Amino acid sequence: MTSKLAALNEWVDEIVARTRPDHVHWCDGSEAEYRKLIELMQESGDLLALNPETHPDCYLHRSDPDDVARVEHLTFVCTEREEDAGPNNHWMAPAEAHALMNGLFSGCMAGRTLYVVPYCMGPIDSPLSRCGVEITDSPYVAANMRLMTRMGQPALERIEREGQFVKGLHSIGELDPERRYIMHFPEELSIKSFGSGYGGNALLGKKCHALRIASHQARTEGWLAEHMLIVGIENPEGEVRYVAAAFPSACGKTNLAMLIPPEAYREAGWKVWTVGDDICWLHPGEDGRLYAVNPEAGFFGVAPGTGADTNPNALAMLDRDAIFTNVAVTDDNQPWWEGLDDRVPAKDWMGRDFDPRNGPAAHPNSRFTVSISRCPTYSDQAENPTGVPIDAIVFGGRRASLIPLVLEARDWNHGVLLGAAMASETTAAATGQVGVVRRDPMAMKPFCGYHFADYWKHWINVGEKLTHPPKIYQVNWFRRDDQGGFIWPGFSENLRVLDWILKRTREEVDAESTPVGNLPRSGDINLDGLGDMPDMATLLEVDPDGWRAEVDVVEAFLDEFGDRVPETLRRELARVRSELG
Ligand code: OXD
Ligand code: MN
Repeated sequence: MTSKLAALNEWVDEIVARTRPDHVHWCDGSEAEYRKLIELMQESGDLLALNPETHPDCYLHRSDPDDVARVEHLTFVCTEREEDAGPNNHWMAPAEAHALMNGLFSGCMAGRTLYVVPYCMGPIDSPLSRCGVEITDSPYVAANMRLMTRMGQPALERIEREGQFVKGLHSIGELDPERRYIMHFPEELSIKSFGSGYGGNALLGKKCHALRIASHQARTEGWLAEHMLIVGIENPEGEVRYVAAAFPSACGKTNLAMLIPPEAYREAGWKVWTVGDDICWLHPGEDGRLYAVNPEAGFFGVAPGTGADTNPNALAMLDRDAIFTNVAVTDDNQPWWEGLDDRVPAKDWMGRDFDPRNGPAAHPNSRFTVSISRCPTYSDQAENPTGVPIDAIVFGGRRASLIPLVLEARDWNHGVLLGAAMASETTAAATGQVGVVRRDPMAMKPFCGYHFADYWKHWINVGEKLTHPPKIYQVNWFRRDDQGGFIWPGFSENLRVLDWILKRTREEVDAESTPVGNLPRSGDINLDGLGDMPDMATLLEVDPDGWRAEVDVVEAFLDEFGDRVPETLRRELARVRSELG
């Protein structure tokens, strides 16, 4: 098969000549093709069928033990000018990066099949969507792309009509960490990824396209590509209002996107609808509001911690048609991970007999891939080509102290400062030390495809175009007490905070104005039906000394981005400092 688009055929021919696969397969996205890929991987041992009685059509993939997370130190943004990539990215000159990657790709697919994977990020008929083609030698990647994106014939037809697509070239190579690079060429709308099969490095539609390349595209085209979930909250009157929320990896975006309201809310008629759990493309609409689409069509969620009490909706979609990566299994071959239940697993993520002395049974970054259509709370607006209107943007991080449960920005530009100043403790989603506080502006530190200072300026510019901008909030579910325990119960109960946020967007409730932003007045967060009362005074305190120190840290952080930092942000920070006294 070939396509009607000469540019696509020429690129595929060029890659075939370089990588020298035994076979070439153009993916049509059909069910039959998916089955075939699964069969092939069962034959090669790449996939193991899980218990067909309890988990029909569910499979386990055990990755190479050295290939379990994103590799930020091997991820590059290759712009012509180094300063355009910014201090937030590793940079390599495009010519040098191409030469290095072409060397690695040379002959690397001998003995393998090359898959051509056309995909569309976003609803297939939406003007807000963008397309790409991933070439890969991994059937695991092709199968996951079918679950994660609108993949196959309809995407190819759209690409042929539009004539434009992001080019993604991927090979697992030898899975050698010494020969592993994830290279982005935003100015060419292309990606080259070698040596890893892990989702964030290898499913190129996700982080590489929908965030790093798309953030660059969005800047030139006047929209925003963000690391955000999108959730619809339906009140007892039946009105659904949408919130987009950015959290760093493994901070509970998937749980928040599909939470089940606490009992008191459920009884009153509240419902929650899931549009997306990880990535959000935000476009200014003609009415001056911001509209969101989820570019993805599936979840690549963190398994550990997903249980009946934390995310029952996720569990409900994981009992069929899912691919699990690096989870443990029980003696009757069911998938298992820490936080699922109190059964004792039989085999750990590496396939060894489970022995707690070897560490957790499931890898802390073990994942599930499943189509979003299996989500019990999947929103009927998720396929809406115009997107959903956003009433509130939320920035959250994992902070043991200082940051209150919720804080409202005074206006859009103050909100941009809250986003730029975001920080969080690191998690297992990326290789490196876990639990260290690092600045992670808008949860985009690993994903912004250009200079952060230009990105903040772009946020300010987008705000100027909006006559009805969403209000912006900062939240922190992870505040700890003196004993190290979480003060706020989190999970379902987070709806109580979203409820306050939505009331504020309608000016249904007043707030306490403080130098750092507006806080809920005592009693305005609805705690009805909550068993143990959390220490709300601590959750909502503003400690002036702590904040003065935070302002200094934020200023030093902004300074790392030099003269390009927008004056507006510096002014906002100066205002906070002077009001803190
Ligand atoms: C993810 C991540 O996989 O952020 O979503 O690492
Ligand atoms: Mn993510």
